[in-house]
Amino acid sequence: MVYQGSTIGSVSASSNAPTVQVTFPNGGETIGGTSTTLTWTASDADGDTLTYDVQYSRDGGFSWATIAVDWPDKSYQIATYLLGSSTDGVLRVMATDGFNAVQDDSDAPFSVANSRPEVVISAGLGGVFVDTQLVFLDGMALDPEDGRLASTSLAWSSNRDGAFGFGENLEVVASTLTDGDHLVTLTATDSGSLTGSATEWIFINPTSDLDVDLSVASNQLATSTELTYTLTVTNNGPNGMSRVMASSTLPVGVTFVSAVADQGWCAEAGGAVSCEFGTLLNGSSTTATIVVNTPTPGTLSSTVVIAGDAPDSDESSNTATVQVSVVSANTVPIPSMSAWGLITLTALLGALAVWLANRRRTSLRA
Ligand SMILES: [Ca+2]
Ligand SMILES: [Ca+2]
Ligand SMILES: [Ca+2]
Ligand SMILES: [Ca+2]
Repeated sequence: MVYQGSTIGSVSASSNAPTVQVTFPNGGETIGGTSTTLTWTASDADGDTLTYDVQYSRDGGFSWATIAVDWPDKSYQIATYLLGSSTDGVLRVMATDGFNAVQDDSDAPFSVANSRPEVVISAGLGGVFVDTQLVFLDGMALDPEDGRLASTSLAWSSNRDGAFGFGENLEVVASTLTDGDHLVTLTATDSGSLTGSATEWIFINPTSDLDVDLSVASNQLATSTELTYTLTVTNNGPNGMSRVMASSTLPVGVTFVSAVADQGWCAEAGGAVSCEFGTLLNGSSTTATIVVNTPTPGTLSSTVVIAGDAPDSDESSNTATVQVSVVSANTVPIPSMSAWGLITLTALLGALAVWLANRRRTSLRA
């Protein structure tokens, strides 16, 4: 660009246009599986850096969806379901060196297989339901080809009682279901007869016995060291339990470091640690690790209490306590020795005393 006789800017036109050729899919293929890598070749006689725009048509080139813009590589990996099924698919790649642009299409149509619907069940479903309580079943299905599936394509069932009915929302009276654990499944069927499903546990009039254990690696610690509590919750059944929680008040004189749950979450507020573990099926257990620091000497007593979403058949096993004594770092006693250890040590000290006495006598004589 020239202004009043001086060059104030310039763009050099690249003399050669790049070349580009689609290599996969290039016609005749059937694309399936969860992921597909689209490929092409390209070159530029000037050695310019090339970028690519990638487009896909499900209808033989009538309409186009853009997959990537200014892409720097000669391949692009995509989840197959994002393409959408087709019997007349075309891939188009446009290459540019910043000045010249060229494009190529796959040489012949290819097919993309139908993808299954994605199904979700509302997070609020998993839980305990008693007597005449209403069980609200909520879910939906999105299909890459069909979009949001109609209620008639959504079937609810349980592993205990079989089919419940159809729809995105369904209400079932708890007392009409068999007591116990139900694995509820929502199955969605698309227009190509492919199915997708999601599952969630519900517990009808459950009976269960949760159990808690609180342990530490050592019951005696020096001041200003980290103390780790391991909290284990077990469901002894016979039914599953939802919304299993634990709460513990930290002993006076410790400082909170961390609390981590294997499933669910833990949080500390105002010297109390709360954990929520979610659902525990019959016979399963889970743990949480709570770490504190021990700045002052004393006896630390920690108690944890657990509860689920329904009454427990044995409340006595829902509490656990552990005691730890913290002593000043410089008064931690020497680790205790076995009786034989003490006898051996005494014998060695005796032998040393004799040896020293003999050595002194020898040196005096010398
Ligand atoms: Ca060029
Ligand atoms: Ca081509
Ligand atoms: Ca589909
Ligand atoms: Ca219990």
